[in-house]
Amino acid sequence: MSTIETKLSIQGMTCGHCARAVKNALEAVSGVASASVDLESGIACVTHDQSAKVPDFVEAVTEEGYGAVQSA
Ligand SMILES: [Cu+2]
Repeated sequence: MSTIETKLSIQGMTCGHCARAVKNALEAVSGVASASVDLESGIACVTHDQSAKVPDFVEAVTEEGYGAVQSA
């Protein structure tokens, strides 16, 4: 199964705990292998397979109280 890398721009993070919460939320999405979140840039990088889609990531991040949009 091929691996896809998707970048998201995250809104609302203010500290390391926020970044951790977003990382954990993304990694809990079915089909996600790993996620890294950079607090300063607000960019999350998600490594996943075809079964995981951007709306799944947005929903997971939104449920934690942050915003997410796909980033180029
Ligand atoms: Cu925080």
